Amino acid sequence: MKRRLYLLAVTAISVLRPGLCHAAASQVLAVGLVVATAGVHAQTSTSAPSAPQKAARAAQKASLPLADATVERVLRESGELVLDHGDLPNLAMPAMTMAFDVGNRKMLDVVKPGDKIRFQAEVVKGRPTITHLELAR
Ligand SMILES: [Cu+2]
Repeated sequence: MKRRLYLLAVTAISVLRPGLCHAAASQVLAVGLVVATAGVHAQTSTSAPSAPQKAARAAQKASLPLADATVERVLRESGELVLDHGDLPNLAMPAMTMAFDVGNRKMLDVVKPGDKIRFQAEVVKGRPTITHLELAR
């Protein structure tokens, strides 16, 4: 795929060369390469995350400390949990009561108001989201 597009660009240059200055020829080549590169990118972005990407994400998750919270409300319709939470250094938040999205709707089933939990939260799509939750014992 990439090779074919590259050859296409080179062919275009040789066909057009008689009338072309050097700069225009480079432009044709550049366009050909951009198209070829875009094709490669489209291919990689549709595939599953690579092993190094997964490892990096796992490492990031592992380094997040668990924060303490008490469940105030379970909002099933909006898929949120209202938590009275302790400090969240990774979100630069002091202790407060607020609603979080849940990374997994099953989280709404395992807690009820009054439960003490330990959790991790990250900003996902611009919203504070619980990415890990466990009952405190
Ligand atoms: Cu908060």
